[in-house]
Amino acid sequence: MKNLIIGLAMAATSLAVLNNNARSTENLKMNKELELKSTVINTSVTTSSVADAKITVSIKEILNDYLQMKNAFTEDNSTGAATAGKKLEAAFKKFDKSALTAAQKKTYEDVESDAVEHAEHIGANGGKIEHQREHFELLSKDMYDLVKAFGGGQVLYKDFDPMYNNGKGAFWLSETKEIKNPYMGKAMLTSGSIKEEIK
Ligand SMILES: [Cu+2]
Repeated sequence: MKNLIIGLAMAATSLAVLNNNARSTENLKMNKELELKSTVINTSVTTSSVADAKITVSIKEILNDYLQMKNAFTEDNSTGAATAGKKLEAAFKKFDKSALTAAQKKTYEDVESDAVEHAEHIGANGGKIEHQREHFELLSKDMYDLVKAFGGGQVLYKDFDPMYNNGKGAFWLSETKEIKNPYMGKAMLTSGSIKEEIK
């Protein structure tokens, strides 16, 4: 009988311990959730200024046209690349610089004149894909500088093909982890590797 009572008491104690553990786990969970919520709120506060939103939208249009062009090249679609080139040229020209800081404005203008020229040539040379790709290589360098200075508003990958240009190699920017080579197209679509993840 005495043993039974001790046994019961022990069982009760361990139940209480279990209960406490469960409760503190619950508390921990709630704290975590609260922390997460406040992180989300803080993030939205820091990114909601009007000027920031404007810059992201405009760069996004430029970036979208570039990515559309890149995807056309992965399919050896010269006409598609030309269409994207014309869109990109227009996007660069209508980009509103008034909200930029002096430093941002300088970066943008350094890139702009060069990039517009490449977009123009790609737009005007539908049917001459090798010529277009030469401009695309230089345009990709401009786009990289732009994205590093302004942010792309999405995760991007800087990919490298070591063979293009007689073994000199060339970079491009991609929105997907999967390698699709815009310089080689269908002939060597998966050739290349990710060199940098740009957030
Ligand atoms: Cu040209």
